[in-house]
Amino acid sequence: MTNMRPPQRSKLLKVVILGDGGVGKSALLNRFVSNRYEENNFHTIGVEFMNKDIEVDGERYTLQIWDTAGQERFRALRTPFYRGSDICLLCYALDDRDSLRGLNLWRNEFLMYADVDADKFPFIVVGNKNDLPVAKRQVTYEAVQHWCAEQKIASHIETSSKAATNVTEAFTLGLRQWRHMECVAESELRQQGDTIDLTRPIRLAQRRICCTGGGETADSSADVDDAAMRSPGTKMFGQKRNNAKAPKTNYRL
Ligand SMILES: Nc1nc2c(ncn2[C@@H]2O[C@H](COP(=O)(O)OP(=O)(O)O)[C@@H](O)[C@H]2O)c(=O)[nH]1
Ligand SMILES: [Mg+2]
Repeated sequence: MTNMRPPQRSKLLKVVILGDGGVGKSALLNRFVSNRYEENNFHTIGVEFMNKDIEVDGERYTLQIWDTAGQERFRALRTPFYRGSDICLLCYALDDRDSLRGLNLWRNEFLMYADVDADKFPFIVVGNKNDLPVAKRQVTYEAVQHWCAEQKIASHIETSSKAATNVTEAFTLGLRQWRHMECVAESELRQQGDTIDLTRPIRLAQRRICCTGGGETADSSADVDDAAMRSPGTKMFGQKRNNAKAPKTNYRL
């Protein structure tokens, strides 16, 4: 017998970064994961992901962060990867007002393919390139706050991947927002009473993409089962992830 506590396991969360091409999504990811910045990054093709361990408020997490290509022609490649996401970073660049307008489209595309409840999903709005001189700024902080309020998005932060400003904070904000949403979902669940109808089929594994090359469950009863999962009293928000560690390797399509 030993008094040693088992090592604390980290929770695996899937994070997706969306936004127009050129706003600095890949730079943000590289700064966060490797603390590196390259002026001339290769363009992202389709999607790729990197893992990063992080501790927030005494809890350990492994973030599996999916970087996507913003161009329209990559739409079919990136959208299958939205399903199963826990957090979504919506990125614009401070020197590009069109990239702020684009956030509407990004949010809608995400909601459609991730199939989540808009008001209960942790979106974080990230304004990148805040190292640029004021004269180059096309988007004011207040304008974005206004847009966020309209969309009921609580979290907005300005970052610079180049100057390493607020990058870890943006992901931390995402985590805290995710936890907040989880608490809200849990308390709603408690108010409804924790009744589980055992006569209905319950799928234990959420239908989601396997990052090691698997793919969606080809189970024809999946939709029926998903409907059962959504029945009152069995809200699965934030609980669908198992704690299996994702592979450390980066993945590129
Ligand atoms: N000034 C400045 N430029 C940045 C910053 N982040 C990215 N960039 C530049 O913006 C361009 C596009 O960056 P990239 O990460 O490829 O954008 P993505 O298409 O959204 O992935 C590159 O030339 C980067 O050097 C930043 O924080 N500040
Ligand atoms: Mg990129």
